[in-house]
Formats: sequence, C-alpha cells, structure tokens
Amino acid sequence: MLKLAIQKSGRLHDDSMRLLKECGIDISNGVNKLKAEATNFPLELYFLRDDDIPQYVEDNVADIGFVGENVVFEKAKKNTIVEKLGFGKCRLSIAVARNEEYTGTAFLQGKKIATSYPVLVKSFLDKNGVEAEIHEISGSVEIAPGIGLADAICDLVSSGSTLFMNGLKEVETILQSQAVLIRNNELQPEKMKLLERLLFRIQSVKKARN
Ligand code: PRT
Ligand code: ZN
Repeated sequence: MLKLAIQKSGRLHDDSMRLLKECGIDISNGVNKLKAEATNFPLELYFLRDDDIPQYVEDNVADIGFVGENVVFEKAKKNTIVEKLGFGKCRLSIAVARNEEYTGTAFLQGKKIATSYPVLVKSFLDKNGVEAEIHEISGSVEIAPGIGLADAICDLVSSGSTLFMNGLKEVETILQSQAVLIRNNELQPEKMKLLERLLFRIQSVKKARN
C-alpha cells in the first residue's frame, strides 16, 4: 500500500482531496482522524501539518506527500519532487512599508527581516551579497513592521491584499511556489509501481483541466 501524506486542514487540504477524487480514488472515512484508506486503490492517507510532511516522507513514515514547494525548499529534507500539482499557487516575497523608497536589495543591508522562511531568506540575501538580521516568527508576519519588530518581511503572497491591508508593498519575489508531489528518495520497486499508476492518473487530470 502506498502511503500519502496530505495537509490535515488548511489551504491545501481541499484541493488535495479534490485531486484524489478526480483521479477516481474514493476515500473511505472522514478527516477527523489521522489516517484514511482508499476503497478502490492501494492508497493510505495520512493527515498532517504541512510543515511536517517533508520530514515524514524522508523518514519513510509516508512514501509520498502533497505539499507546497515553499515548505519543501525551506525544510530541505531528502525528498524528490516528482510533479507539480497546479494548485496552492503563491509566491514568497519580501515586502517593506509602502512609504519606503526601495531602490534594490542594498536597501535590506543591516535591516531586520521578519519571516517564517529563514532558510530561503538567508539564501536570497547571500546570493545578493546582503547582510541582514533575520527574525524568525511563526505567524502574523505582516504585522511585524507596523509594531516596530522589523523593517521588512518575507512571506507568502497570493492576491496581495494582506500586504495592502498592512500598509506594505512587495519589492522582491524570492520563490514562485505551488503544491507538488514529493516522494521518498529510495522507494521500493513495488511502491514505485504504485506511484507510477497514481502519477499517470494525476497527469491525466491535469491535462483534462487545461
Ligand atoms: O496547519 P498547517 O501548518 O498545516 O498549515 P499552515 O497554516 O502552515 O499553512 P496554510 O494552510 O496557511 O498554507 C499551506 C500552503 O498553502 C502554504 O505552505 C503554501 O504552499 C500555500 N499557499 C498558497 C499559501 C497562500 N497561497 C497564502 N496566501 N499559504 C499561505 N498564504 C497566506 C500568507 O502567509 C499570508 O498570510 O495568505 C496570506 C496572503 O494572502 P493574500 O491573498 O492576502 O496575498
Ligand atoms: Zn504549516
């Protein structure tokens, strides 16, 4: 049986369940539990926090997972990205107060940046030869400049309305992201076969959507 980890609740949950349904896979029981089984495909579902999915897949607790690329790259676990899933699209961007005159990455030199993505922010700063102080916070990142905690933030953006409502403007995009299917790096041959069957269905659904 192939073990698939998906988000228990949150932005990726419904689209993940919908994709499985469109693949013709019926899931037996509700999502209040940690696990569920497909009735017509050798698939077992694990419902987890999205942040934990790369680690569970690396540790072989789950064989595969549906999770945002932003999480995959931030966690940098031993996973293989197999397929883009076409939902959960967003970008990871740096934003500053709207009234700031932003002239380029040099603006960030010596500044404080609040984010839940310290690894990705550090790598962006390094690539641009900028040294800044990274403040890792786990939520409500967009309020940090307003309360004097940071000069800039780096957070996920989709419509841009959260930034707008907090008086911020987007100045750099450091990653374009969407949900992807990841797999454990060393799946056994039987599991690889099951994954190929599932992947064939996912690719058919994606084609039909376009
Ligand atoms: O409980 P759990 O840890 O599983 O969930 P979570 O709260 O960490 O994640 P969740 O459900 O918020 O997001 C899951 C995934 O959805 C993310 O990792 C992204 O891959 C994807 N995604 C897509 C987004 C967004 N779009 C998004 N807009 N994740 C978060 N946001 C937030 C963003 O952080 C900001 O607060 O939405 C706000 C901005 O949205 P706009 O439309 O105002 O720009
Ligand atoms: Zn999370």
